[in-house]
Amino acid sequence: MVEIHHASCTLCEATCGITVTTDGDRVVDIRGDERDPISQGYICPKATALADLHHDPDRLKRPVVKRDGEFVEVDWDEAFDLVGERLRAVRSRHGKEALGVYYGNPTAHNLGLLLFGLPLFRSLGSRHVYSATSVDQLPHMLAALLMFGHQALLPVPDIDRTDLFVCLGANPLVSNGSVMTAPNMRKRLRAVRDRGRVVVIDPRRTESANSAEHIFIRPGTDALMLLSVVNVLFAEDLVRPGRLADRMTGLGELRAAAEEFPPERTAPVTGVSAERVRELARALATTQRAVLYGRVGVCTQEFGGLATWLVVVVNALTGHLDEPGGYMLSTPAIDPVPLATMTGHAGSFGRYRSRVRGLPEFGGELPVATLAEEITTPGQGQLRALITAAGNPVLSTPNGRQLDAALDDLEFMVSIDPYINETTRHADVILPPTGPLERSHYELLLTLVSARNWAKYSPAMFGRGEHQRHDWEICLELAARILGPDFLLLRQAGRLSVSMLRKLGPEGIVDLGLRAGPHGTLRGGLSLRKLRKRPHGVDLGPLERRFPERLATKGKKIHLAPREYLDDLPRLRRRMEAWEPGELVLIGRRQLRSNNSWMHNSQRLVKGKPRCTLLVHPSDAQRLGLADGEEALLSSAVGEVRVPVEVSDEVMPGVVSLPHGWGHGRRGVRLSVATKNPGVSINDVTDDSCVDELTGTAALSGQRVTVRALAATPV
Ligand SMILES: Nc1nc2c(c(=O)[nH]1)N[C@H]1C(S)=C(S)[C@@H](COP(=O)(O)OP(=O)(O)OC[C@H]3O[C@@H](n4cnc5c(=O)[nH]c(N)nc54)[C@H](O)[C@@H]3O)O[C@H]1N2
Ligand SMILES: Nc1nc2c(c(=O)[nH]1)N[C@H]1C(S)=C(S)[C@@H](COP(=O)(O)OP(=O)(O)OC[C@H]3O[C@@H](n4cnc5c(=O)[nH]c(N)nc54)[C@H](O)[C@@H]3O)O[C@H]1N2
Ligand code: SF4
Ligand SMILES: [Mo]
Repeated sequence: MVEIHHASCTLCEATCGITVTTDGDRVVDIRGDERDPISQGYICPKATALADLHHDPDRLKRPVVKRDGEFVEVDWDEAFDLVGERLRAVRSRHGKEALGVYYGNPTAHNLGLLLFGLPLFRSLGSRHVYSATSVDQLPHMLAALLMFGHQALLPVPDIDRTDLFVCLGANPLVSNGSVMTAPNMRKRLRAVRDRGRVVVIDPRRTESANSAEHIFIRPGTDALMLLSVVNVLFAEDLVRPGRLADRMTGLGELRAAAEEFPPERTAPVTGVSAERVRELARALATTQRAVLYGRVGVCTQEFGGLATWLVVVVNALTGHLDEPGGYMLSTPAIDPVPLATMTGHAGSFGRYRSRVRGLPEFGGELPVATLAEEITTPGQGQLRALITAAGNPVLSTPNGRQLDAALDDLEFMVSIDPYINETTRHADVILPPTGPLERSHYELLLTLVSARNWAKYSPAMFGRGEHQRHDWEICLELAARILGPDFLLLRQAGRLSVSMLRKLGPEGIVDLGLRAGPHGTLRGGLSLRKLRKRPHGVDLGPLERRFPERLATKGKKIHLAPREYLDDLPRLRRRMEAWEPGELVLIGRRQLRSNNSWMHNSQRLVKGKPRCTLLVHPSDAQRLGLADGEEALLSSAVGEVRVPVEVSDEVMPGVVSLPHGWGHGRRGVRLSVATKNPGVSINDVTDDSCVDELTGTAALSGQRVTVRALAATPV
């Protein structure tokens, strides 16, 4: 029977509305939903690949268990029995600490994992909790915690009302926006250009930079450039914090800290001229509706903590924090902030340090750059068994080869994942969840970082097969098997039993959350029943001023100069003084038809010429004897890969760029399309010892590498 469904694409943060036509168990058509309040019909090519995902013969539908090195299908009871028995045994032999978790990016797009997975991982009571946060947005969350008092108070650029959008280390035209849910960035950026200016500051002239003003910056130097902006703001008397001025602490400390970083001093290192920096500072200060936005390129570098903090600082000093057209908070229909507080996720920093390398705890987790050595280093607290959920750290975390090998040292590993990929191939048991079209969805997390307020609930299009399980069901069953039927799930709500939660399910929690939220029935507003009647979603209007009420600090202050950041400045100064010209450094890039490491099994997305290429500036290519299209050897202190060169002046001299998420050529993966065009993994080259020392976030960008021509060497 032909049916039409309205839902959201959950592949990336844009969460575009989709209209899906199904016929029986087949997907017939996927297109943009013109009535979706935030995407208004826009989709990117990945949305149609949801059909490929749904029909992919490589996607697991039943649990598999490894026997004599081969995965064999078993039923759920058998799989759960085995996992429960083995994990309980590890915990009773070595203690709670011996069982750890890595959870990955799709968790953020999965209601079941958010509501049932995160509390489970927390309830295990181990310090060995790792996630993609520490190769991604950790510095944003730290700034939110230290400056506003809660790790989830993440401001978003009010892109639809700004007249000046300064984009640092982000490529929203390709990534479709991050920590900024705002689908159709092409249209939105064009609208900003029509009203005012878009400035992109990036070591590569990206797709986003192509139709904007572009400034090259040397990787890893953003904190220096931003300190110079702060310096100019004070020196030229441009500091105008606006209506929140009396809430702000630390202005004096900031002025003093920036004094030794005038733009003339940082320019030789950053590559951004003093005039540019001055012009930027003046423009940000004098444009009434302006915003400075920084993302992955700013976070995942040697000074990611400082740089991300300074992005907030510059917005605050120029009066753009919590102002229309500036850097604002959303008003989500279900407020994840109290929910996070309830489950013990309000945020914390440096309460303890990792066992082997002493990296700081953040939000109850440890930086994933240290995961491999926590498995391989013997001693009290060694990690001996691992649960992975929705993550592929072998491809997505630095020195992936090292982790690849370390996973084999585990006594037991279980993965909640639909694929046998580079990571899950090491598991003893894989528990495959339903796919995005087989489960209901409410957008819980991304409404927190949306550039416009909205709410949407969509029921599953396909019923869950008798032999399938949802992520949330898998997590609840694991909780019951590992921790017993009664376990502490919500710290502040007390002990909640598995059977109670099973009865409530995601829908029950969504309904409670909607009613208690700022648009809830208490004010005659939303409930699940009402949302069900609005399948395209509900528009809840533009962003509103939320400060000071929303602040979670004592006395509702905004701390502009937390001690943690000031103490890290000498490290930055030393780096500036030790900088030498001529270093060749590596950066990553994202591609429209890729989704981190896991959509390369869709033929329609990977077709065409190979895209896993190393971009090299013509002057470097000439110096190194590299020719376009020929293979080169890219190497670092930890590893090397052979990769075709693409000579291009898109990258600045001294910088080479390789996309991440490739490298499917490993033995034992079951990805029949991806393995035909495997590419290489950038994280076989990135060094796990390169981290931002302040936050522990992997410094994936700006690492030193060498590139050597291979053409002359017989292969
Ligand atoms: N060098 C370099 N490295 C990077 C980056 C970079 O820019 N450069 N980017 C970093 C960033 S920002 C991120 S977020 C990480 C991503 O890193 P990860 O989160 O570790 O990896 P993903 O590629 O997102 O892997 C997703 C996994 O989840 C599975 N999956 C998909 N949907 C579901 C689901 O609904 N349920 C379950 N249980 N599983 C599911 C997929 O099969 C796949 O195995 O990579 C990081 N690594
Ligand atoms: N098509 C597609 N979309 C995606 C993803 C995907 O894999 N594919 N992944 C999703 C995920 S998990 C995330 S987190 C978001 C990320 O969203 P974005 O942050 O917008 O993504 P990137 O394209 O990685 O942008 C980072 C930019 O930083 C630049 N850069 C690198 N080093 C530096 C530096 O030191 N300083 C400065 N100023 N710039 C630097 C890079 O050249 C790059 O242009 O994208 C999401 N959307
Ligand atoms: S931008 Fe593409 S991948 Fe992201 S939600 Fe929209 S359609 Fe899906
Ligand atoms: Mo990410």
